[in-house]
Amino acid sequence: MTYDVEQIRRDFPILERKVRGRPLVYLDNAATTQKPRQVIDALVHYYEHYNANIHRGLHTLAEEATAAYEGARVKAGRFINAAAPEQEIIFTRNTTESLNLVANAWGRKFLEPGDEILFTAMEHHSNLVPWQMIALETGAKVRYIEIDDDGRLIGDDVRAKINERTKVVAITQMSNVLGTINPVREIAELAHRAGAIVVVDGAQSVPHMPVDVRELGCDFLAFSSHKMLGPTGVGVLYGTREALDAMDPFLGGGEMIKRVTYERSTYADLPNKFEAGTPNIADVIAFGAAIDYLEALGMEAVREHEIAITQYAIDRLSAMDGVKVYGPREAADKGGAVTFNYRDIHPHDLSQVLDQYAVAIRAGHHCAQPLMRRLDAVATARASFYLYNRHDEVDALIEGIRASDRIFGNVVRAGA
Ligand code: 7TS
Repeated sequence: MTYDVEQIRRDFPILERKVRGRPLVYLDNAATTQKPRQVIDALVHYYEHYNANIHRGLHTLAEEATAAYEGARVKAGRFINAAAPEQEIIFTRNTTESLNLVANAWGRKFLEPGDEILFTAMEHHSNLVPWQMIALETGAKVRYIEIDDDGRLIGDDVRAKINERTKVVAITQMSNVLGTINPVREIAELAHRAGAIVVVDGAQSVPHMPVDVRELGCDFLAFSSHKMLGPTGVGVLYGTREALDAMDPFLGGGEMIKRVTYERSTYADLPNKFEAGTPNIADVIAFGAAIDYLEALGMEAVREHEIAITQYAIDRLSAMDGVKVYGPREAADKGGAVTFNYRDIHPHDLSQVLDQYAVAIRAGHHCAQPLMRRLDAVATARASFYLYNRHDEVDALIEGIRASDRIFGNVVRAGA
């Protein structure tokens, strides 16, 4: 099957939208992606036809809703090649909540004073702040792996910092700022040899490339539905049965118990032990439709499309006078996020000019303040691509940047 971007675009109603009279050019996919008709329809269909609470009811609607909800769990598990999708997939609200769940439920039980939690210099705040919080509580210490000037982890620093005190290695598989793809499998091997668990932030990798948890050898993997065509409000925490069984529940309440007396309770088996209360049934079911959509396209094909468009963007941006591109230059080594700065125009100003041209990018620190400091940048602009983006949208980005030069460039340089 050939990859037909025009046909794909027809599935996304929002891509017909105009902003300020021009066709929308949506290049903020690392923040959240747009939704195809199939996902929107699955959501509406649920509310129109079988809205009911799950697990508890024995009526037809409850059975249908339960089957669809549990079906989405199996889809999510198969998507990342989990060994036991029925038990190893926990639904949360987002990647952030998934990572907080591990930090709290695993960290509080197993971390002791002097233990080390190791993350990387390129983590999103959500794989950094929860570990700092749990370190304060348990007396464990946080450390991080340094990156080189191209935005890649320094191998010697990986080997130097994983030691017998390391209990957790928390690492992003793909940086939301630099696009760097990290060698998770190799790091997981080192970590396991040292007796640490491996927690992978897959918020950017799972939507954009084939990810196989058994090949990676990780203990946990977190990702978000909304970054992979699905609704907001659904996150996944994958954990091996062994790792999840070892943890105590994080939230107590309905659905997560076996037996309750006034004095004490016993907990439900996986995955219910970690899904207290009524979950986000409708959005989880629609997330299942998003996974179907991605699988029909094939993640290899999605990745190939993104490599092509990302390389085109890097090449065009790098050819512009005054553009500084951060991170690896070879698209084959990175995801579809291209971070840059243009002359001394503040990324917020640049983003506003681009919006005049209906080009949506992100500007700021991208929830990675320590990384910004490492890059010696106050903020950056970021264009991030997905499966529906076209090369001519990169051209629109370049044209918008040129326009910003006309608007700000002279003023800024005159004042400098
Ligand atoms: N980890 C990474 C690598 C991310 O890129 C993000 C969101 C998260 C975790 C958190 O995901 P959430 O679904 O819990 O919010 N990244 C971005 C971004 O780059 N711009 O907006 C959100």
